Amino acid sequence: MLSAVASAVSPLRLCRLASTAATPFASSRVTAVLGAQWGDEGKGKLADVLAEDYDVVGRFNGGANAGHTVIADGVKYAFHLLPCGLVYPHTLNILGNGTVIHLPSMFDELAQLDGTSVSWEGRLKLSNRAHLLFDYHQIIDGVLEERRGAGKSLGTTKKGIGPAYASKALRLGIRVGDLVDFDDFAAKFRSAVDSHQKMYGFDYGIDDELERYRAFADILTNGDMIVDSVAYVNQAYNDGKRIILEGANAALLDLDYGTYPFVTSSPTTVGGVCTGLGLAPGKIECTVGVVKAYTTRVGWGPFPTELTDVNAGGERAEGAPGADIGAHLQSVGGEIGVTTGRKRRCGWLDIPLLQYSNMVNGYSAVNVTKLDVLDDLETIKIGVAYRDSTTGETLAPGHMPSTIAELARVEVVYEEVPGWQSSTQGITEWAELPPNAQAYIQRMEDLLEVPMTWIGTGPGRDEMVIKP
Ligand code: 2SA
Ligand code: GDP
Ligand code: MG
Repeated sequence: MLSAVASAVSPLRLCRLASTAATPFASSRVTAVLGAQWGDEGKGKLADVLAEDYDVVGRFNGGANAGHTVIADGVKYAFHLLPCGLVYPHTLNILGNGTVIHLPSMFDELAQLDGTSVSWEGRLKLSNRAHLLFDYHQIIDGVLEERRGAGKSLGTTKKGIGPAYASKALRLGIRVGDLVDFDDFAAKFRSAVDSHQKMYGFDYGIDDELERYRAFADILTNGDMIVDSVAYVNQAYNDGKRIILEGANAALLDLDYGTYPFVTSSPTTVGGVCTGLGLAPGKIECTVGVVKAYTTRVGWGPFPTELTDVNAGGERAEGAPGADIGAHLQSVGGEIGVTTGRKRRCGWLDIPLLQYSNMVNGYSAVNVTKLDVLDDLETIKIGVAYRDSTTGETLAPGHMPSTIAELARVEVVYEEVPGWQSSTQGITEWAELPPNAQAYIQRMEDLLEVPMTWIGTGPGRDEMVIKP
């Protein structure tokens, strides 16, 4: 059964919900939380903060490649496949039909919750239409990265995401609902392994794997965890439940809109909610873009505002703390992949990228995160436009080059603003932010023309400013 809608909303919660005329979050029945850049913006934190006042949290895309961090009551949780909504005890959590589920990873992740206050039994449902991601998909992910060769690999998480979505598109996939009739599942599994072996040539212990899956199937069916999620989510909606759609990865990693082929293999943008959970577009009332106050990317691919030792503009970041601002952001921001432990590449805020991502997702509001990471900088640059370095032409706002070659020709036009060089860590009131920090956020709002409703000043739930 679904939990009842919260009847009373406390002043603190109202503050978190930040209801304004432009962004009616206090009344939004369905709110999408989407990454606006290349991921790791802090979607997990916002999904968790909002979940206090919502009934259902659903994942609609991706698999265990995600790394969503939640810090609640001093405990740090790293979610990969599971929805962050599990931390609050009143929520129901769904892995929608658009996700790809590696059951061993899912049960490992659930086992990690055992030592915490989170009790998940009865609160996690898997779509019968979601595709299963098997170990062989992970093997194939590694094989494909290897075949691409040095300097050409994509830098995937090797969690098998691309191959699992490829199997789905090739109609060679096996779905969660197939586990209900285990004999039928076993036959499908043998046939799928055979098809994949013919394409990629690898050894596989089919019988051992089937034993493992028989145990998983028992837990899932005995625990009533497999549901017709399309009917289930829509019934919840019709019953007046409030739903959070927790996006994984981010707009520039979207299979269609991202920097192809340096993308993930699922839709990370708002349309993915409709295809990955079965909610009609008109039901999505608010779409929050989560935007880091600078930009990061993990894995390979173009990154116009990247700060390297010799940065995109060819200049050295002299005079800044640590001499290399990219390295400074990486270490102060703790920019390390939650799933793979890889260092994230860092760069300045990229407004053309955000204008494009806003065009695709239509943000009702933005949650700016990690403002505090910029605290020490003397000056801060904002990438405000893209120019084609061969023609000298400035690209129209919202135009994101579609090819890697075009992106390589992009020269970023920067605006420089003064830093604030004082701590914003843990600040919760707009008036307490240093004037230059307020000006930075205001500049973002003016350039993007979207309200910067929430501003993160630390990883904790309460380290958040609501912009008046
Ligand atoms: P994949 O594994 O096929 O989805 O990889 C394709 C590209 O997508 C990127 N990708 C990510 N980017 C940011 N964060 C992700 N989650 C983890 C995190 C990443 C990690 O939260 O830190 O731990 O490395 C994520 N997942 C996929 C990936 O780097 C490829 O560029
Ligand atoms: P996600 O994939 O979008 O959920 O983001 P990740 O969890 O991969 O990475 C975001 C990191 O930033 C996590 O370690 C969060 O705890 C942390 N974080 C989120 N918001 C803030 C913030 O406002 N300030 C700081 N300093 N850290 C934050
Ligand atoms: Mg992440």
